[in-house]
Amino acid sequence: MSATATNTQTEAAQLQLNAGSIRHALSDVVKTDDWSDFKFTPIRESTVSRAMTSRYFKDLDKHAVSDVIIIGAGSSGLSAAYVIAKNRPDLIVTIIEANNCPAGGSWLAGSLMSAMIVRKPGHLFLEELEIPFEDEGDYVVVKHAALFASTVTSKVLQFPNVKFFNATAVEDLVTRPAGPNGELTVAGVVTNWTLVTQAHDLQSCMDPNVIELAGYKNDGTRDVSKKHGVILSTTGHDGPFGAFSAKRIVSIDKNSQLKGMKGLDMNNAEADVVKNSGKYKGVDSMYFAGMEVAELAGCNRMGPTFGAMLVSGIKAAEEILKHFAE
Ligand code: AHZ
Repeated sequence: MSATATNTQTEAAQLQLNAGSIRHALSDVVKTDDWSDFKFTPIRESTVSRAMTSRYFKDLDKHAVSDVIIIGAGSSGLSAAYVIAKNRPDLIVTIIEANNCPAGGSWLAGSLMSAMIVRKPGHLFLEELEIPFEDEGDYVVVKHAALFASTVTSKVLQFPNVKFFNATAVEDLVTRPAGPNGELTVAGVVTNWTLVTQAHDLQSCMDPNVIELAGYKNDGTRDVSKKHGVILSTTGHDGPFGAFSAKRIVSIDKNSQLKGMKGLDMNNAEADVVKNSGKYKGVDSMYFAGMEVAELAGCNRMGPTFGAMLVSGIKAAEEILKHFAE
């Protein structure tokens, strides 16, 4: 008999030996090993529907006017959401993500090879989130990017002031007059379920929804007694959905120049993206972070290193928090 077979037999015997002491979440309910009479508490199908729809529409109602709207739940958007929601539980924070799942490119580290590289000092954010990593000196490695993606998502979603509308695309920005010479500011976002957004060419009359920024009166002018809300756009570099606000801002800010993301240069790209993240100079209430900044400011791309995504999100969050503190 081979050594492997002997080991397997020994493990099986060990399992049998310990079977009586196996504990799990249902141990107190299923008193014996007999699952044949197992039942769930009864429920009506309509109850399930109401449990979901009532909450969804209540959330839609509550978040129809938001303090912070984050477009795109990639690594930069989620990092910003975490810092904002943690520091200001009183703000209504709305995250809108076109995809079903959050985390954008960080779900699979961009490289499609699982491990996520974060250059120092970006790892300090991983420490704050209690995400384990291997320390390689100048950089750290999270064993799977999904560990980052799932942890940051779960922490963000636990803040009561955050609502995550996934499978929802931002189709446009709401604008308002903001100066005597035709200047505009952003005052909200136009949204639709992503499947609807993708089907606009096939159907007519599929009206979008709107989420407005806080701090406006019925006539669209600013209510100066209140702090006005802000939009943080983190939709990534250009692609089927990416660089959404960067491309749209050209019609809002007369001086805007969409410089376009440059080729890969890890050393320059990461610091550059961080430096150019935060408040957008041309339009009040508009902030950018992550790779969308590279499209706006003409930074290089960095490929699969994520320090700049985390740090640019933190920097934009810091500027947004300052706005609400002033
Ligand atoms: O689905 C998009 C993704 O999850 C979402 N998004 C884009 N347009 C949207 C819209 N409405 C709602 N109109 C939208 N959601 O935005 C998210 C962007 O995530 P990302 O991971 O692509 O962007 P990021 O900037 O947070 O991270 C970029 C990661 C990259 S790309 C890169 C390179 O190419 O060199 N290197 C890194 C680290």
